Amino acid sequence: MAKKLMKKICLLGDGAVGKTSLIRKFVFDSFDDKYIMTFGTKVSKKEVSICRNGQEFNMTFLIWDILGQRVHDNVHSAYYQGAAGAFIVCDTTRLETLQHLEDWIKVFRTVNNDAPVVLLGNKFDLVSEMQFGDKELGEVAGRYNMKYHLTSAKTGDHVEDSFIELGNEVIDRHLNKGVKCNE
Ligand code: G3D
Ligand code: MG
Repeated sequence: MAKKLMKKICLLGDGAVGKTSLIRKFVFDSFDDKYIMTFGTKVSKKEVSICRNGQEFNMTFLIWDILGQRVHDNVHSAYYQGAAGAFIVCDTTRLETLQHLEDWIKVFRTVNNDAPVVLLGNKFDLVSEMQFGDKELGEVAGRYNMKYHLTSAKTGDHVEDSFIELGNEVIDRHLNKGVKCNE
């Protein structure tokens, strides 16, 4: 029987890198798409089934998005608290958004030091405007031992894959924690 899990995840990164668009793309086909508003955030819900270690999980993502974020806004720490995982997103057409990734990683890690993080280089469809790509994003990901993907919220390229991958890591972490509790 499938095991039910409900996990909060959040998306971080500079304004206009495509966080809201990535969520919309992923949640669009969902039958159950609910929005809850709290202190400038919007929470979307999406259920997926993920198979991990031979077990099936019905995973409900509660996806937190920041509303109306300007580029240098600080984000309320409640936004990160209790997150089981995060995407930290940059925009492949703006180099400074790659340079700011480490700041976002540090901020997230101070509140939440063991949740998995996947880095996304978004707007990969805008090939002629690209300022960095796989190599540069891979270097940052390698430094922090994180997975990364180049995505397009416009075409949908790698969007669902990225959510499933973060879901896999969240499940692995959940299972590891369970083992520790039983010791
Ligand atoms: P944010 O939530 O990180 O602030 P948004 O970013 O999702 O609001 O996206 C900012 C702008 O980038 C939007 O354009 C959106 O359509 C565009 N965008 C997001 N992702 C992609 C992508 O993968 N490819 C392309 N080509 N554009 C993208 P507008 O014009 O509506 O402000
Ligand atoms: Mg947004």
